[in-house]
Amino acid sequence: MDLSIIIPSFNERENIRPIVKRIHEAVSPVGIDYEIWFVDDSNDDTVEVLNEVAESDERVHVHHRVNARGLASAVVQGFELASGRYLVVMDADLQHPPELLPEIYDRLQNGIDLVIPSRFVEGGSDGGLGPLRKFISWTARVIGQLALHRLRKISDCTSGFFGLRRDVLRGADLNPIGWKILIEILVKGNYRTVHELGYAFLARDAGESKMSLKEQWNYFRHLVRLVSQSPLDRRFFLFCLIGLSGVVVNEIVLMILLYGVHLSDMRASVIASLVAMLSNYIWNDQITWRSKGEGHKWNVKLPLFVGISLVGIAITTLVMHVLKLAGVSVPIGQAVGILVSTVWSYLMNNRVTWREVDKAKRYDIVVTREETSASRVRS
Ligand SMILES: Nc1nc2c(ncn2[C@@H]2O[C@H](COP(=O)(O)OP(=O)(O)OP(=O)(O)O)[C@@H](O)[C@H]2O)c(=O)[nH]1
Ligand SMILES: [Mg+2]
Repeated sequence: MDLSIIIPSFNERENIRPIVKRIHEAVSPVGIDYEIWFVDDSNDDTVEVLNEVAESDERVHVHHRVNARGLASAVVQGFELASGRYLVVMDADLQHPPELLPEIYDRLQNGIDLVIPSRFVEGGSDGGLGPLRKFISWTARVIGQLALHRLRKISDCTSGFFGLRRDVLRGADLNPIGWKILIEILVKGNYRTVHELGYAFLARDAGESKMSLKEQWNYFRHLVRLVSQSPLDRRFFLFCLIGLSGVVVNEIVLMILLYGVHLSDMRASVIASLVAMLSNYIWNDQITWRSKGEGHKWNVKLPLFVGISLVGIAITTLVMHVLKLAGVSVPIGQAVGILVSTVWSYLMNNRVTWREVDKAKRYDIVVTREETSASRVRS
């Protein structure tokens, strides 16, 4: 089997026949041997429509799940059922034009690992969403891209429309929450090349949207889980947590020195800060960058860490001061300064102290892009 098209469906009775027809019209002339797998969680009579279609068309298969919900888990089930060398996932509601299938197939056959039709490259559009949905969707993408490095180069990383070679899933333990199966694959999949095709995402023709606030929450939970499982993405969050723990260490040591040892305020404050810095260094070395004897020795790393931290303090004060001149209050200016200096010292420690850049580069992926072609405009 060349191509398996996996379609998660939930109460899409009006869309089933049209999508099967349009897939057939798009794919048959090109001579691609294909099958369609509907993984259906409907609680209306969609499954009856699906069964009728499947009876009259041997390329159509239906897997109905009773009492199960979840777009992403339906797709994972589809991957298990499908037998194609190449897999395409698309929605049932015709927002994803089946006319793109031959192009997706072509790129996969030419050796691309992941093909992602994109609303956000030249020629693409997401006219199918209202302004509020567009804003929510943009925010979700930006948060995802900040949290997970593998999403950064992908313009439509939350798309529900994509194609992949089966090999991409080899060894990937897919365990998504909610809807966004593509982010799960982007983070855990086995791939080097990604190709984006611009396309116009259209408004739903029939049936109702199943997007809800609960799905936004699920997306957030999904991101947290992926970050916690990814050593590289976890790092920045660990660095921030350790930074916060340093504040607690600083205060405790300060109190001991002030009220237990009766040192002067100035001495107590400086020693407390140094102890906190040392504690931060040790935790970062053991947890954040988990250094295993490679790279610099401690007698290089510790001074670098201390130096970067001191410059960080200077950056905080500088930002606060500049913002104060611009009329911003000191506490808010200080907060922005802390944010800037945290990002700065994270990046510097990552590059200079623990030298992680080269390792990250080795796993780099290559993304290529294509604007809308004439055939896609017509669709
Ligand atoms: N199997 C399964 N499919 C689902 C589930 N929830 C949604 N779907 C399907 O996933 C696809 C995307 O859902 P939509 O409601 O179209 O979501 P959307 O495209 O973000 O929203 P609209 O733009 O309003 O259509 C559709 O094919 C749905 O039928 C589910 O729990 N299980
Ligand atoms: Mg839809």
